[in-house]
Amino acid sequence: MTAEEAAEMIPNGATIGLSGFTAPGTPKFISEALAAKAVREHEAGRPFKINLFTGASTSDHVDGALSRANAYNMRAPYQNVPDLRKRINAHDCHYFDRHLSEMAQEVRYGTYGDIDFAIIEAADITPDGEVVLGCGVGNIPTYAKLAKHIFIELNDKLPKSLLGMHDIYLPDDPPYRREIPIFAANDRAGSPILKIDPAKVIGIVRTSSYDGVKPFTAVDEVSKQIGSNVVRFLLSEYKSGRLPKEFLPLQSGVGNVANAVLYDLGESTELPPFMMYTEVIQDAVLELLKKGKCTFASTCSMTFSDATEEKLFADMDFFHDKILMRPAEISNNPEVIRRLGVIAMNTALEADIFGAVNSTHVLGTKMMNGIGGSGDFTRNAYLSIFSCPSVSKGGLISNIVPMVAHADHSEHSVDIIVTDQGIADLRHKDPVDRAREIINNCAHPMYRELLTEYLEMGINGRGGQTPHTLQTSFAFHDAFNQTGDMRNTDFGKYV
Ligand code: 0RQ
Repeated sequence: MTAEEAAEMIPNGATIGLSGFTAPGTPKFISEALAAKAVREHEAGRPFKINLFTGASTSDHVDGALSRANAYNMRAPYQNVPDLRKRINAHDCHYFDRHLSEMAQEVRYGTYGDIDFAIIEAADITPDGEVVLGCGVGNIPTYAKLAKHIFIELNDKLPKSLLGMHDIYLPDDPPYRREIPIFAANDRAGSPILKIDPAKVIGIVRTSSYDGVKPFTAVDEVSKQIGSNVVRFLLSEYKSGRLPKEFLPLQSGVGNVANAVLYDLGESTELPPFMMYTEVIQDAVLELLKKGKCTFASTCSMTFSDATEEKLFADMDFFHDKILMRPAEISNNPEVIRRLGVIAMNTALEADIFGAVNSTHVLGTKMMNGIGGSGDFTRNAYLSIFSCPSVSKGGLISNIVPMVAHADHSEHSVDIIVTDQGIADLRHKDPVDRAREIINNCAHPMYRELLTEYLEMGINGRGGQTPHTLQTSFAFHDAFNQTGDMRNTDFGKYV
């Protein structure tokens, strides 16, 4: 059928689960037809909104089109599209920002209600319901199992040779859950295909499209500096023997800094080849695999630009046994992350002087993207690293603040903070020592005096073990809101 015919079968109020994780693996056409239907319904004066559950972020075909059409009632668990961000912050869409490893099991536990439709992007399908997925898995094993009806977008740009690159494992729910049998990043736990009930398939739409991920821009100076600081830190840990000689699997977040770190790791001759146990692999990883610097990547999605996707498809014989895509609840599974000793590297919007991290809320109130998998990895990692530039907006914002205006990761989980200025090692340091380490090593010089003033105020005011001065904790944010520049902070205003 056509995407438009499929969209016609989806009613107002439906709950839909999509395959995929970031743009890859995410269906692209029924969502656009659904957005057009929402516009028509709204013009006719009829309500039309859906609930949409995914693995992580999607693409403009999904979150862009449906947000512009104001077609979301509820959306979970992660997004990164400007049009949707606007809807969320304007209260036009109920957004439920959730740890990515938990979404599927919570849907199975029944807290999200019924799944009416699952939409799956497939590279191949057999008549008895064996589906070869595309370049991302997400939560589709759960959505497809629970859905009343299934649509498939069969994408002929995806080679059938993707068969074998997925590892579909669905854990039993408590009290019957057993250990997940992954003891090394390259262990297979489940099946190469997604088995669905063919009786539930009510439509197949034939498509032909790459995933449309944009290539990375040239790495800027600040990202380069952060990347080289992260690599310097990992190298010193390795040389000191605090990391095993075989090294440990890496998780890396998305974005330019993450890509820069991986390129730098690839250049280092002193680190041994390593594996990745992560949720997303970006362009840099394909090069590292080719060079042999990365020997295996376990992921939920191959978030490659179109050019890199083409390189992969042209060289499947080489890459086929070096990448395994798993459901989000396995790629991000706390049990496996803790067992393997994953080194987690994620990006912060801001960190405070005591080590708490805000990954999600700009100036404490506006949703940026969501927590994604950062919490899954941070809380369970062997070593948990957060990086960010020391300042944003040309210095108007310090990304090191007295107290984060929204807390996603507490100081109990954050081991290392890295900025372009340097590295703060927070391990086995008390709050005051952590604060001095962060201010001196990570804050931009133009903010060090203000941050030290805040710390001393707390210590002298006998603020207790973590010496915040609560009247002034958000003075940086307040100064930005009032004057557009955090450097105008005046603690005297509040005490
Ligand atoms: O604004 O776009 O207007 O210039 O925020 O900042 O430095 O480009 O950061 O793109 O690497 O994203 C935390 C959002 C960082 C991301 C976050 C402004 C800054 C800029 C973007 P402009 P950068 P990045 C793996 C793991 C949570 C999920 C996660 C994220 C814009 O990494 O979503 O980790 N993480 N998932 O100017 C106000 C501050 C600011 C600020 C930056 N302190 N205050 N604005 N900005 N710091 C992925 C998955 O889970 C799938």
